[in-house]
Amino acid sequence: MPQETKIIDLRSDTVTKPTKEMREAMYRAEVGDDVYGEDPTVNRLEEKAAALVGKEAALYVPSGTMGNQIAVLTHTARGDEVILDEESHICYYEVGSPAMLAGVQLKPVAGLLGPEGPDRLRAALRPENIHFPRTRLVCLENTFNRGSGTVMSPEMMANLYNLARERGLSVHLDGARIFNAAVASDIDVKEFTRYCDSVMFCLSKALAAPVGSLLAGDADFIARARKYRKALGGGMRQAGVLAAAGLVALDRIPELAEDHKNAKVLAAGLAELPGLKIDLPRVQTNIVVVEVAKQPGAATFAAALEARGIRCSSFGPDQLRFVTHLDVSRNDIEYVLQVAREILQE
Ligand code: TLP
Repeated sequence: MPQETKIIDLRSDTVTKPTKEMREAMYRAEVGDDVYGEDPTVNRLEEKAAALVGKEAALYVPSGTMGNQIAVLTHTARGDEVILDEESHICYYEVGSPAMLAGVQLKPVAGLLGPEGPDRLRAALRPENIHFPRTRLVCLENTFNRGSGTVMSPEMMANLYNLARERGLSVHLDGARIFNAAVASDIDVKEFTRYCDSVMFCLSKALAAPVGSLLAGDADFIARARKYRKALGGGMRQAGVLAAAGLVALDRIPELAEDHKNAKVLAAGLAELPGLKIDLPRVQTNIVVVEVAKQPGAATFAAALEARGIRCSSFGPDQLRFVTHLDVSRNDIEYVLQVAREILQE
């Protein structure tokens, strides 16, 4: 059993620390000036990433947010409309940057990423009219963070993609956790990414790299995206020291299954406790969203956990989010359940 002083950090999978293997690869990394395209490690990572998701080219960027925003900038022009789920990360958590940077208008749609998605998209599409903006882009997200980390099947993605393409719209996939979707459903990631024109995925979430995301698409798209990366200050020079950890991170993909198992154990255990409610079928990957009854209340329960060295994040007035990852073991999960039981029975 872990010491009480140990922190078990379930706020996010972004908190993972680089592994020893990553630090060694970073130490050994061959580097060059990536703005000149001369960093061999970055080039290797970009080539490997593009092949992995079945696209012509990829671009290494400092963060998922920057990858998404470069995609929005590259797909659109000022004044265009972007359709996306109202709970999607680009709409909910990216500081309003589509308006700030690309000057686009967001059309947040409820349920776009759910089973009614195609109907919701159809209803959101408007015919040409002098009063309307030009709709240009649809953004998807898989796994769906605020949807409890649920997986959107390739069929669901295909339905939305085909509908968007019929209307001449591009589709960008926020695939920050697309490998969690692939591993959870035991389907090659390319079966998901074939239904988008561009995809961003993160190395610094459950894959445990310290920094970095990839944006992938066709060669012309990535060439234009590269200019926007420079414009946003994301040209990182000897970034091979970071990309080296990213290459190691890609080898970790099959290990995500362990995080998913831990999330299921955590969810099943918490769901049995008084005052906690979990929609168990929605626990499909490494995210567990817990609804806390007014008694004890989400904030009070989170504070009691924090006092015992267990961290989670607020996800709404009555909701907490717990995310499993490499730095949380099965023993840690058992300990969290024991502490939660003690708190709720006090
Ligand atoms: N998500 C973070 C927070 O920003 C909420 C988290 O803890 O889950 N797309 C998705 C679906 C994400 O979940 C995130 C990060 C991003 C993009 C942005 O990635 P970064 O943090 O690298 O900018």
